[in-house]
Amino acid sequence: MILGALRVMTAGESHGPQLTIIVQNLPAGLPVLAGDIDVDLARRQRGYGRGGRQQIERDRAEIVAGVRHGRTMGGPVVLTVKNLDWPNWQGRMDVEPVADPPPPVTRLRPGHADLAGVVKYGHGDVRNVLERASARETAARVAAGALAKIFLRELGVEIRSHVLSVGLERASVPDELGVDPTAKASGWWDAVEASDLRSGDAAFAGRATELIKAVRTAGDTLGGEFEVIAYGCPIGLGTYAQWDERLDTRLAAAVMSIQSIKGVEIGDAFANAARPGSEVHDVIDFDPAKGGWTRPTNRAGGLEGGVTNGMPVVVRGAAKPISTLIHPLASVDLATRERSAAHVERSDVCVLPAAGVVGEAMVALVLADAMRIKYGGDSLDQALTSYQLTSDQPSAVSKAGLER
Ligand code: EPS
Repeated sequence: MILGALRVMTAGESHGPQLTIIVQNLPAGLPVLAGDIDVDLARRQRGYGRGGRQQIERDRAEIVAGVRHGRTMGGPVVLTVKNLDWPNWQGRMDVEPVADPPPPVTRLRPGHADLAGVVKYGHGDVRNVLERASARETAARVAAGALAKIFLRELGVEIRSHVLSVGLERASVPDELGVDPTAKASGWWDAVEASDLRSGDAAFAGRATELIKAVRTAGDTLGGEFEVIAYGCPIGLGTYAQWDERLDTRLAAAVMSIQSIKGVEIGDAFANAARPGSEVHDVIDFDPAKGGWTRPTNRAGGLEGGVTNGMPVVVRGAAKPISTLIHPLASVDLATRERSAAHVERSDVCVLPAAGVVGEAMVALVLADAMRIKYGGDSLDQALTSYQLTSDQPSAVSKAGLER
């Protein structure tokens, strides 16, 4: 986690025994149940386009520190998620030396961390790179993000995600989704949760599913875009006072840090770049019926000057296609330096539905951190009291926790 109040670290290899997650500086008194974390872990595992691994894994969080009788105590919260695939890797991923080590992986995959990793760390076996570079680690982030979401919900913030595009196929999204704070309860989101593609546009989901099927048959992979929307953020999270404390800086870094993500957009940033200012900036209005300060549009994605402006926070991520290809690209063998096809192993075809859920987690961690910085408090009650006293927009959408 980049600098802030909340500290998050993850550890674990893709085919090692488990993932381990440490989250420090959640307030004491936060209600945390492993089952609540498991809901998000399961959401990440669903989704069309995954490979054989998801048939093996049934991700579950075990809370091993920081929580007593269902409430945080103020110390670090430590979670583990077991890799059910681990027994299948005995002999290949043992911690102790083995008598008969497996042959090293040496055929470097373009697009993966393979080449940079072996050169950087001096490894002769690409497995020592790919095990930690693997997107299996996103399960750990989702577990950490679930804790952040529990805290955010107390402050009236709800986070949703959906798939915007797969390859050249693009979803039609209702205009009000990223504009109207009450859209958090829209039926669109129920449709997203019921959809294997995580889209509320059934026609798009059908087209994208067919595309993924065809690309899988061709031994290829697909990228796309997802969108995360955070509803109920008060005005004033983040600051323009320092470059690294701008909330858009931190959101972009957090979403960019997800494996396979190569681009991040806040609001309509890339479309805005081609429009005149008069067609971009969101005019300001004050309407007590809408909770105070409001805008008829939200092209800024809820951030101006690196600070939340009370509108939904809209963050998009662009994922490159998965870099392990069944029909491998040309490459070089690390051991011989001779041309050779890239290494092939079981992998996914398209991870966009899962990537959106991981995006939610990363946005949640940044927003929860920004809340901790702005409102402080050692206990949840202190944080809520501070929020109530200082919130610039104590609107109906941001008072849920206070009315517990
Ligand atoms: C991944 C490769 C695949 C994915 C994995 C990420 O794993 P395996 O090599 O075991 O088939 O399934 O993602 C997960 C295990 C997960 O839980 O998301 C990679 O190379 O990044």
